[in-house]
Amino acid sequence: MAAAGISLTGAAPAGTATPMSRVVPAPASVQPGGSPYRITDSTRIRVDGSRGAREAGEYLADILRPSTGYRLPVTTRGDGGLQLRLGAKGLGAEGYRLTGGSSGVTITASGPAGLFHGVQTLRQLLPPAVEMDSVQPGPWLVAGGRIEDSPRYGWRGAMLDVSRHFFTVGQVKRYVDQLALYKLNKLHLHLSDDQGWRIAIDSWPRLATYGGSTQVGGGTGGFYTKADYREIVRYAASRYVEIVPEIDMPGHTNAALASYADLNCDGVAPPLYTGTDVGFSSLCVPKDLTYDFVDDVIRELAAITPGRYLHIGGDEAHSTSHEEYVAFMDRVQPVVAKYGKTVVGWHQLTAATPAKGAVAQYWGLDSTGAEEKERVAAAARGGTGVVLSPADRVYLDMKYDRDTPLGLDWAGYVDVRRSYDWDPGTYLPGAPSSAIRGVEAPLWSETIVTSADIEYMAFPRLPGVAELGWSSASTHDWEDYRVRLAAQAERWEALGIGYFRAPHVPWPAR
Ligand code: NGO
Repeated sequence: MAAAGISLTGAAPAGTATPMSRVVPAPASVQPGGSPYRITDSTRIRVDGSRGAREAGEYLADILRPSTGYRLPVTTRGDGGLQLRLGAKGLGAEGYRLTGGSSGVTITASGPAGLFHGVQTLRQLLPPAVEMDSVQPGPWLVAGGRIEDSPRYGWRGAMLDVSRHFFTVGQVKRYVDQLALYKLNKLHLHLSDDQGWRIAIDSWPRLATYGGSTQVGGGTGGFYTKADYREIVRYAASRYVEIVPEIDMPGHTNAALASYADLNCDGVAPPLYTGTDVGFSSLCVPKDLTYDFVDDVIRELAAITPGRYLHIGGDEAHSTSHEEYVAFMDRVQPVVAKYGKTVVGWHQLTAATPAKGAVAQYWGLDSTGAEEKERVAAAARGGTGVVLSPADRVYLDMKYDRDTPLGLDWAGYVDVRRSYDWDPGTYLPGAPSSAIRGVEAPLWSETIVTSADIEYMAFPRLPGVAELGWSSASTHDWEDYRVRLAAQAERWEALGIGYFRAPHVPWPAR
């Protein structure tokens, strides 16, 4: 028997407020206490005059109105109710403070991103039915107490491979909303690979129209027009998610090589490719035209990317010699800088000379050889930033277990505990903790076709990666986490997110 008010499934019993200690990712500090606040027909959302508070208020209202059926006007006048205010000191760009009591709930932050993250916490303190788009009975209680919260890392990412299978703007927006729920702040889009080029480049139009015309398995593929891409960027920014675009080079380039014969060393365009092999393609490193191509692509992509980063891939260049790989990276990285962006590359970039300030994305395994790990650690000691995406921990395309119908297993099975139970701060031996920028969960799409596929692989693992990126190491505890995770399930159901009912998590009965 569970003690009164505590349910073993982590869900708050009907009519009681969700405890503040249930939030995912775990906040930095939680002091429960005092009476709950009840949202009613007369509740108002009170904002200061700032644009950030107004936008966060409208966003909150959009979540609350359909399910509560209340009007919930957003106003700058009066006191009490749901208050969102900027101007708090000392919480950092993304931190917030949430205080709740019988007269209302107040979220304060130093910056608008903090207010937005505070709203996500408030959302989780409300019953899962708040996510429904039809009127629900309530009551809408928010527990009393105080949360003070800010992230451990500035890079809390997810990656979506839109090349192996194409995903529409609407599908990407849906994923952005799911990232925002767990305070993730980067969406890395893998925009090109052997199987498809997914972004319109005006100076090389066939990249998209021809290179984007198929995908794994031979479907019709697709690509984003610049207007589509701008819309993704805009929508993500409204959720404080920064888009990190990737053009993978010099390998993983068959779609480009197929589109323009001149890019090939022998001047012959290969056919489009719809299989799933890797490592067979390379841009022609000695050819000058290659660098005209790279300059055009990076210039046009940088011009529609307000974010700081541009990812140039660099993984699995098995058809490029080491010397050519180094020469290529020496020539291409300055182009990224010329157009005002910071280089990100898969960690093979550390086998060349990473540009000053570059970020290496580590995708090795626990079992990766010491030499390779040390090469990344040495770069980190020399100033290269590191984002951790260990494949046998956070690759969302790895199967959970042998029965998982989707996904790959080259890095082994990655169950929920495995994806959560590690520490980014100590993961890479010899890398200074100051070099670790954060974590990112890639979802490669060789076997992923629909939004339902995305969600089945991301849930429940993605919230754990979000927690590794946001929460301090001192909160890390699988036994506590799995109860908090289980409590998310009803929210996913209300949002129409189909998830894998992983074993060892006390999911609520259906
Ligand atoms: C590797 C490879 C990708 C695959 C993925 C599948 C990296 C960085 N390169 O990860 O091309 O899609 O595995 O898990």
